[in-house]
Amino acid sequence: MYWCRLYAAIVLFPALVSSAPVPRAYLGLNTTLLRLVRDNAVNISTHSWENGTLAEALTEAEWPRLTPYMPVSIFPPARLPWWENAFDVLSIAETTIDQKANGTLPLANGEGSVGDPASLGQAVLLYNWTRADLNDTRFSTAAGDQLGYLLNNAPRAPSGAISHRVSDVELWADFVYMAPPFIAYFGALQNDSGGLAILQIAYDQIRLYRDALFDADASLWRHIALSSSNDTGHWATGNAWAAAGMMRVWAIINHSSFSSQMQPQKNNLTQWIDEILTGVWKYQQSNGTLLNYVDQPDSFADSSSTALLAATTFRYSLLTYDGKHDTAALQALSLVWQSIDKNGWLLNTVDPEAWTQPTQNGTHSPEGQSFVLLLAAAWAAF
Ligand SMILES: *[C@@H]1O[C@H](CO)[C@@H](O)[C@H](O)[C@H]1NC(C)=O
Ligand SMILES: *[C@@H]1O[C@H](CO)[C@@H](O)[C@H](O)[C@H]1NC(C)=O
Ligand SMILES: *[C@@H]1O[C@H](CO)[C@@H](O)[C@H](O)[C@H]1NC(C)=O
Ligand SMILES: *[C@@H]1O[C@H](CO)[C@@H](O)[C@H](O)[C@H]1NC(C)=O
Ligand SMILES: *[C@@H]1O[C@H](CO)[C@@H](O)[C@H](O)[C@H]1NC(C)=O
Ligand SMILES: *[C@@H]1O[C@H](CO)[C@@H](O)[C@H](O)[C@H]1NC(C)=O
Ligand SMILES: *[C@@H]1O[C@H](CO)[C@@H](O)[C@H](O)[C@H]1NC(C)=O
Ligand SMILES: *[C@@H]1O[C@H](CO)[C@@H](O)[C@H](O)[C@H]1NC(C)=O
Ligand SMILES: *[C@@H]1O[C@H](CO)[C@@H](O)[C@H](O)[C@H]1NC(C)=O
Ligand SMILES: *[C@@H]1O[C@H](CO)[C@@H](O)[C@H](O)[C@H]1NC(C)=O
Ligand SMILES: *[C@@H]1O[C@H](CO)[C@@H](O)[C@H](O)[C@H]1NC(C)=O
Ligand SMILES: CC(=O)N[C@H]1CO[C@H](CO)[C@@H](O)[C@@H]1O
Repeated sequence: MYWCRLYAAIVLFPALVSSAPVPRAYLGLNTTLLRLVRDNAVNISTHSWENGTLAEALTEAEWPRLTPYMPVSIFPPARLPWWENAFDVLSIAETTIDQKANGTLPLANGEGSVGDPASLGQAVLLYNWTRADLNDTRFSTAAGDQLGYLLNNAPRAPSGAISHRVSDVELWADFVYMAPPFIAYFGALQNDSGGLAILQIAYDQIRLYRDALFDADASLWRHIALSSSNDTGHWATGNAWAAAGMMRVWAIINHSSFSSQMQPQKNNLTQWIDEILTGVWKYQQSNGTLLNYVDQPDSFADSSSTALLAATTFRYSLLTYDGKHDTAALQALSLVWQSIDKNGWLLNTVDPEAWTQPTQNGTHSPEGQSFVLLLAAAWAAF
């Protein structure tokens, strides 16, 4: 574990130790290339969910002790030490708060999405809990406003599921990565009965989303339900968002003070992640990739969802001691690694904003860049 952490710090934090020898053979990943992947991710992330996903990816890849995936306290230290200052993650939180429109509750302009801005919430909470100026309440207030918006203002389905969209009720698999991890982290950090109730809400939202989107026949999630433009297909990135969001909530519960109390919830989350991993890897292509619509043979290959699902599989294996999906994830890792060009761009991705098409020539997937970092971090821990 020590080596994993040290490795991640060396790999992705060049300012400190760029001349240090890198144990390349340990992972087989070219660290110069990983830095380019990271720089590109930082450079092209613009939308709220991209910035939020990037903040998570940077935390996992560079500051692993500040994630819920390490066997250390989930409570951040009151002050971050210089060698673990998470400067790039906190800078995303700072930009978010600086740009936040006065009089609005969500953390950022979600462009019609309820869930997406909440993905920035974990970075904002980290900033608040580790801030130097204890009089600065902006980050705490903004996180509280974001939570309040989700729980009290956003539209809901009759089941109680919070809509992923502002203008009407729509349930998108994407929501599971955007909102429940923030809600869960908020609750875990409160560390009292109120916090437990918030943690339970994060779990319940996942349960309600699964009720609406899980297709038991395929063991895969549909993309969008309750919408005028349902997407009943099994979109690979949607399955990736759902599995990765559940994994993160599992880990937050596991490292909270409520882990034993919430054992039944953890057990269900484990099963719900497993069923997605079973569903997607069943359709893995012989070169290791997943198709953009997992079980549609005429769909194109998508390295981006392949990366996030491989990352989630390594986490799943580490945390639940269930290695049955490892072989598939290793093959996926290899495919993803081969899909990165010499300038650090992940190739063969789906267009995140037009999800039935591949990215056009000369453009790249911001979230795909972050998924590579999540994969490298999970692999470093594996
Ligand atoms: C970010 O993009 C700009 C132009 O789009 C480029 O000049 C700059 O070198 C890029 N930065 C990194 C770190 O790649
Ligand atoms: C995402 O981050 C970029 C770079 O810091 C910033 O320009 C942009 O406004 C942010 N987007 C949102 C929605 O916060
Ligand atoms: C919000 O209001 C404060 C104080 O009036 C101002 O300094 C700040 O620039 C405003 N923020 C935005 C994003 O408009
Ligand atoms: C915080 O606020 C208190 C009371 O207003 C003040 O005495 C103190 O100097 C402030 N601290 C900082 C770091 O601004
Ligand atoms: C912000 O941090 C303080 C501790 O400095 C904590 O008491 C408060 O609950 C935090 N706010 C949120 C929303 O977590
Ligand atoms: C969280 O709450 C538990 C139970 O009340 C307590 O034992 C523990 O010290 C608290 N942890 C923190 C960091 O406040
Ligand atoms: C969308 O899916 C929901 C079930 O999730 C269904 O009730 C509804 O009729 C569908 N709408 C359209 C326009 O197909
Ligand atoms: C776990 O899932 C089962 C089956 O869906 C359900 O009956 C049970 O109530 C769930 N447990 C919790 C704690 O939600
Ligand atoms: C992997 O195989 C799929 C078809 O199964 C193909 O479309 C894709 O181009 C291949 N990817 C690479 C990187 O060779
Ligand atoms: C690692 O990647 C960089 C950037 O693409 C490249 O210049 C270098 O040759 C690669 N090193 C190895 C050992 O493949
Ligand atoms: C992308 O570039 C390739 C090779 O340069 C070309 O064959 C293909 O037609 C281009 N596709 C689009 C959509 O422009
Ligand atoms: C803090 C905590 O509860 N950690 C647990 C996380 O899950 C693993 C595997 O189930 C347990 O061994 C840990 O005790």
